[in-house]
Amino acid sequence: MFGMMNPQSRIRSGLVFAVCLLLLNFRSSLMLHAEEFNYDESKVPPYTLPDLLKCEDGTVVDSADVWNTKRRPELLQMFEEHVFGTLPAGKIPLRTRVRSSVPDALDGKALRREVTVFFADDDNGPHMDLLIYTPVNATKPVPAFLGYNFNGNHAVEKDPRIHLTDSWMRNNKDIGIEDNKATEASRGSEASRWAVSTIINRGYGLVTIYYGDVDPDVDDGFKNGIHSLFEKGDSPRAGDAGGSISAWAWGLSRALDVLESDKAIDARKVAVFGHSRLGKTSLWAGATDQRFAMVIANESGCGGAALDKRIFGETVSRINTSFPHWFCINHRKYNNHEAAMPVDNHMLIALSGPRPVYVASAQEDTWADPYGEYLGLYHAGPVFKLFGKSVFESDKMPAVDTPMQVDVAYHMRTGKHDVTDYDWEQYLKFADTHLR
Ligand code: GTR
Repeated sequence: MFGMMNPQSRIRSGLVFAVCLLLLNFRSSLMLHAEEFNYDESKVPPYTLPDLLKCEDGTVVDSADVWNTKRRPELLQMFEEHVFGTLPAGKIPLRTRVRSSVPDALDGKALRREVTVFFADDDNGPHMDLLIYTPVNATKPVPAFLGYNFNGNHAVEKDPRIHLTDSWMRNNKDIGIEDNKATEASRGSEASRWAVSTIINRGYGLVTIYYGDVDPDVDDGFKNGIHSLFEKGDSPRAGDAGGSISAWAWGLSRALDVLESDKAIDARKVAVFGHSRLGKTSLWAGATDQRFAMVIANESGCGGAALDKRIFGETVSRINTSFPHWFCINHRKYNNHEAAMPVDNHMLIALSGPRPVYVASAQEDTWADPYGEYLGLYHAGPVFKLFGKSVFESDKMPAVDTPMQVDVAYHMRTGKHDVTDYDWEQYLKFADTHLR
């Protein structure tokens, strides 16, 4: 058609044609984007969950004993191989040093300590700072919550005496972080997520750690953080070598090692808590370390409590693209192939059973798939039942702001992706039942 036109009309038509093409492309990329994630319950494709109570060799798990001795170890190994990866076994000697001790924190109600845990002989090697609050009026070691914070220990309470972390931080203009370094402006910036006074008033301890102390949340080829302890040289990474979630879970276990000799805390009554990526972490920590007495996963979503085979909100492919360092390399095989995964997250939750597990969602947090989180817990039920525990009998989700607590617990609160006082109120109630 262009052949019969004069040169000027040819150029004009060519331009119109190119613009049309561009617009078409733009539209289809928008459509692709809009269709990439499913938020429509009626469009969730059918999926089949792997059988929690059938071993890979076909043995039926009909007792707590078969679960403990056969199915649990095999599932743990499958999560190591296909999802989180594993870190080389072997004990790392820990050294601790008290950095500060404030006997009258929180208006005199709490003893607040900062304890540095060194993972190497050299003080400049990998280390983490525990921020430990315990009630001053306790007459015996207290049960406690242990969990990572996102913005540094100094972000949990606005007190200039808390050490400003020197670990790498994600840039965040809202709190003045622009060159991956903590700033004075970030003090107290995460306080709304940690109901410290309420926790202390209720007779619990709180231990928190900046997650970036253990492994900076950045894809650097698994060199920084505690990876440097385990991965020497430049040999190619094994497909099942642990990613950041494994590293963070490892750090929680090392914190528990330290708490075992802390006189103020009852280490047999420590609930491991985490929000979002750190909720995935608390589930993996609960699975790998049975010393944790309770597991709380707040809005943990894809790779956490939500079923990955249920295509709703975040997908395996998206999470491995946005955060290539969280899971092991083998996990990428399941990008857009969730159906092929030999495990799903009802199994991850079951690995914490029969210890009490709390899964929580937020109504507006559709990215994390609240119903998928509920279903993860619901389908973990049969393992808890093997131990005589009570679980949810219906796959229907409870109404918003209607927590359900038996030997497992769930709530979906009003609002967005966050941790609020409402969430802590429910966790404390659950802990009162199971950790006292
Ligand atoms: C999101 C990620 C989620 C969740 C969240 C968080 O960007 O897609 O899986 O972990 O981050 O940790 O805040």
